[in-house]
Amino acid sequence: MSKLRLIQSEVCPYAQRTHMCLLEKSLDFEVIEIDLGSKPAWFEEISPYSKVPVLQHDDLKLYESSIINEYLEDRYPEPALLPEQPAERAFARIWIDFDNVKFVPTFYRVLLEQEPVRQQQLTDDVIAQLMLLESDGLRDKRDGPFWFGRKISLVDIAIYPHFERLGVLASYRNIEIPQSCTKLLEWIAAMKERASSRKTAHDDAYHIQAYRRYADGTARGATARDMKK
Ligand SMILES: N[C@@H](CCC(=O)N[C@@H](CS)C(=O)NCC(=O)O)C(=O)O
Repeated sequence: MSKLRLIQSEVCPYAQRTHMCLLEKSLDFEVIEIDLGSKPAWFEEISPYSKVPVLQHDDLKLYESSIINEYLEDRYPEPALLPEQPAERAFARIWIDFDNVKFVPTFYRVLLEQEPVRQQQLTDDVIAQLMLLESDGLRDKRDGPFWFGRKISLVDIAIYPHFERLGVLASYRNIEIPQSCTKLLEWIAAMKERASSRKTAHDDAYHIQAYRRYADGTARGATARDMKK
């Protein structure tokens, strides 16, 4: 019987992606929680970037949340979390990539940045990216609130965890989603109700405390180091 084991930290939005994917696919899995402030030696051996999540599947060790989630999709195709059509699959990957390469780094950089003028520029970048998700990501003719309408997908799962943490940007940098982003606001409301997000969720107070060291510029972990580059 093959065994899936998620090595994660509850605080981590990337780990939440994989946790949500495992739940959406109703897979049997074990969760090993680690403290990122005091990583065990065995973890350093299995995580090449010293980051969570890591997924162990029998002898296989996988890292990078979007790649792990695609592996789960390939290995356990039902229920499908990517559309069938190649063009739609490409569209899905474009927005997962946008989240990884644009939105999430800006999310961290605006927190890490201590200089007010740079902070304002990064705030403008966050708002512009939110507007782009609204205008180009969430298409008008969908038959439901998710990226591809009625059915949740790997795009929703990739993007949502940092949106659960938007209270952090509001609290430390006064950044709110523009009210004109109605599709985005509906999408967030739908994602919040999803069983996979409810089972992995934390409230604003938890996230605000967790990101304090990013916001005051004292975070020293691998993520802070990489995001500053
Ligand atoms: N690109 C990675 C990012 C994972 C990541 O940054 N994880 C953070 C926690 S949210 C981590 O483990 N950081 C270790 C550290 O800061 O020392 C992924 O998608 O899995």
